Amino acid sequence: MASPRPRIWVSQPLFDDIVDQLAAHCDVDAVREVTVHAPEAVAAALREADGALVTLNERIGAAELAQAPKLRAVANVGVGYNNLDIAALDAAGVIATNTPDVLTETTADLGFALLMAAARRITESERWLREGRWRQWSFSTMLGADVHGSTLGILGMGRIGQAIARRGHHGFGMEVLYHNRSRLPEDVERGVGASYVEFDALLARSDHLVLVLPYSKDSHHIIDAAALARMKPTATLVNIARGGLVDELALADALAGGRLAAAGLDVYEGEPEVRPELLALRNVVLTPHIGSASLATRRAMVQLAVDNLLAALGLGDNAGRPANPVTAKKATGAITGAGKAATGKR
Ligand code: 8YV
Repeated sequence: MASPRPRIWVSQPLFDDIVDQLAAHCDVDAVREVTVHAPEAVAAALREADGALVTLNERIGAAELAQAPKLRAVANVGVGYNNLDIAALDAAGVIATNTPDVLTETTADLGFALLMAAARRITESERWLREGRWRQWSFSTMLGADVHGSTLGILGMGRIGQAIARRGHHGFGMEVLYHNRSRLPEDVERGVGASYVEFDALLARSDHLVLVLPYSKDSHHIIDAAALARMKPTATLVNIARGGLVDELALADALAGGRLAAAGLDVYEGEPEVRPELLALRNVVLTPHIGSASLATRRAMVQLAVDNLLAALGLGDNAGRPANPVTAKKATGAITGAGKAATGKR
């Protein structure tokens, strides 16, 4: 007896022309409007699903999986996958995948844009100008910090961290320091022009510190009041990874009290809510989680997620060989294949 076509839940509107590729093999239930799904709604949507294409907004853990007996694969459209409980997915025998590589350079661009905007007070200057406060040019208007030739610190040295290091070293003549769970091989360090230092030295020596590490309970509030106190008062902090890495109230306090010069944030602890303490500050540049938001990159992410989902379900050209598994289980369906080992690195 021919097995029925797998049912797929697509949690948000993505790119229809790419998502439609699933329809060649599967029955697709695609959400047509941007939706905040309550956990019960995610569970209900997964109840009949064999596979799911989801974004960082949909959390899938033990409770949702307990109600999803048919689920075999979850493709996350994003490199970070802290919305997925990997242990629970493994326990349930569900494969999960992410979308690394295709967003590396675009996200590094945004990291650098935030760094420059914060250090050179770009958005603050623009607001001041638009408010009609530029009455006379003055030598001391909007003095900021230099980016070229300064010391760039990178916390988390995966793919995006390395892309930022290359920009800093080769493009801006910066001294680049990094800290990571493990040190990079020497030839890689040399290639990106970065030197390994301990966490405390990174905090103390960086003129500009960029956070690019994965979020987990171990990295929760890694930048807290004590860490901020170890940074230079002239320094800039940039977060393009996950909001929970930073104690936002401590950050707002440091920025308000002149203990940190400026910050650039693309991610927030309670996004899409942004704390009023941050909104009130002039020396923080705020963007709405747009790290990977170029049209070409967002399309490449969705394409990769669709390819991963089909492959994980044992369908399509790469049946059984999804390129980016993040669970121990790498493939489901008739054919099983070895994918790349999950590293959890961004
Ligand atoms: C995505 C991101 O836009 O890839 C990530 O980890 O944070 C962003 O690039 C987001 O995950 C969409 O789901």
